[in-house]
Amino acid sequence: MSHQIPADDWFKAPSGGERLWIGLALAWCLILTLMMPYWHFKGKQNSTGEAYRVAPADFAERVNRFVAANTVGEDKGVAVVAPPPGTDVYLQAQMWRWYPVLKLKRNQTYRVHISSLDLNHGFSLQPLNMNFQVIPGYDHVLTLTPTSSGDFSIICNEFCGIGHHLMAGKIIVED
Ligand SMILES: [Cu+2]
Repeated sequence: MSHQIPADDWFKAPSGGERLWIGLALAWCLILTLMMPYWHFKGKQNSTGEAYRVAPADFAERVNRFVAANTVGEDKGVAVVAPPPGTDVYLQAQMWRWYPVLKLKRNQTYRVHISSLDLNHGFSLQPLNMNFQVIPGYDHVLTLTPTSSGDFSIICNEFCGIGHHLMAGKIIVED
C-alpha cells in the first residue's frame, strides 16, 4: 500500500542551503511586494487607477459628442480629432478598431477616457510600450502629457477575435 501516515516527527526545520534559498525567496517576495506601491506612485507610465462605471452605450454617446465637436480631418476613413489642451478626450475600443484618431499637443495635459463597447481589449501605445486593459463598463481615465512629438500607434494586445491583428489606432502629437 502506497498510502502511509507520516511519522509524528516528520517535520524537520530547514537548514544549510535550503534555509538560505527560502530566505532569499522570501526577501525577493517582500521586495516585489514593496515595488507595487512604489511603482504606482513613481512609475511615470502607470495609471493612478482612476476609473468609473459607464454603460457602453453612454460611453459611445460621449465619444460621438466629443468627435462631433472637435473633428479636424480624416485618416483612412477615421475621424481625426484635435481637442483643446486640458480637456477630456475620449478613445473608444471595439471589434476591431480604435476610434477616433487623436491629435494632441506636446507638453499639454489631457484626461484621456478609454473604454470598450464590446469585450476586453488591450491598449498598447507603440513604440513607448504603455499598456492598459480596456474593459467594457469601465471608463478608465489616464492623465496624459505627451513629451515627444510624432505619430504613435495604438495596437490591441488582448486577443479579441478574428480581426484582432487589424485593430490599430493612432495618436498624433504635434509641437
Ligand atoms: Cu481588441
